[in-house]
Amino acid sequence: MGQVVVLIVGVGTMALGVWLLVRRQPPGAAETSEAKSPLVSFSGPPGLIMALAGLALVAFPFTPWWPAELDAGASASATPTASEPAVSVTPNPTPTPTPTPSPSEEASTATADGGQFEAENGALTASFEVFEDGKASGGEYIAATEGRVGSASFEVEVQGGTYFVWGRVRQPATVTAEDANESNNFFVLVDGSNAFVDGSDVKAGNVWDFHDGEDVIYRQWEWDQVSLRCRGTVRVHTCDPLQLRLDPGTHTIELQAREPDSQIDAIIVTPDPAFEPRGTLQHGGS
Ligand SMILES: [Ca+2]
Ligand SMILES: [Ca+2]
Ligand SMILES: [Ca+2]
Repeated sequence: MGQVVVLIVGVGTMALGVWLLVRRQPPGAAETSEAKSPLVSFSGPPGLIMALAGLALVAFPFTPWWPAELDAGASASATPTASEPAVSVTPNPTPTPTPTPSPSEEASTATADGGQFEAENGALTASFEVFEDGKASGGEYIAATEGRVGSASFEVEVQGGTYFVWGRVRQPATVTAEDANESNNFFVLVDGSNAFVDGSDVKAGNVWDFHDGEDVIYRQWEWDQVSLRCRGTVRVHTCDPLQLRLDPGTHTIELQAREPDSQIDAIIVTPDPAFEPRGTLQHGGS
């Protein structure tokens, strides 16, 4: 658009210059009234200059001094649909992010170091038995039918360091508010010993109560980070959470029956203190 205006101005200037040259007065007419006209005074060299300037403008139109937006706006208004493609791209929705799993779905993958286990796949001795349950990881869980009779062992291979243990646990439906503290604990042994916590081989110190000293009934399957009484009481868990210090290699984590019908579905051993399992095991455990 700018160049069109410059061309018009150039043509006009050139035409005016030529017109002045044509009207140039002969030498003898200097005293006439017409010779005093302002137009006539611009004839001669000024007229030639204007004609040449106009010719230059036509031949070499310069870049317009006004902002480029004016040209862009003019062209956009002239062709309104030209900007449509760009506008239509902008509101395109970004790809829908993958929905985060709800608590009822698969658990997060356990950390590479440590391990995850279906309780029913452990090495079991009576009175531990396997039971079916649709809400359990892998469809099964274990419980000891007699108090203080039986064990469930799991072998975990670790790179070495400090590890945390989680259990997916539940209390029987028969538990009521009056006996809320029934069927909710196990003894924990590591590599066949009771002495893994403080060096004292006192089995009573290695009781894992699901409830962490709170008055709560585990009606549904819930992941509980293992804590131990460690010479505390049923209300006071001195080792909370249990921090297992393990050398590199394979270790045995053993649950021994304490209160009958305490139910456990799955176990995770992880070096990550911030890891919190959710739902069932992602790959069915081992
Ligand atoms: Ca109890
Ligand atoms: Ca706990
Ligand atoms: Ca299970």
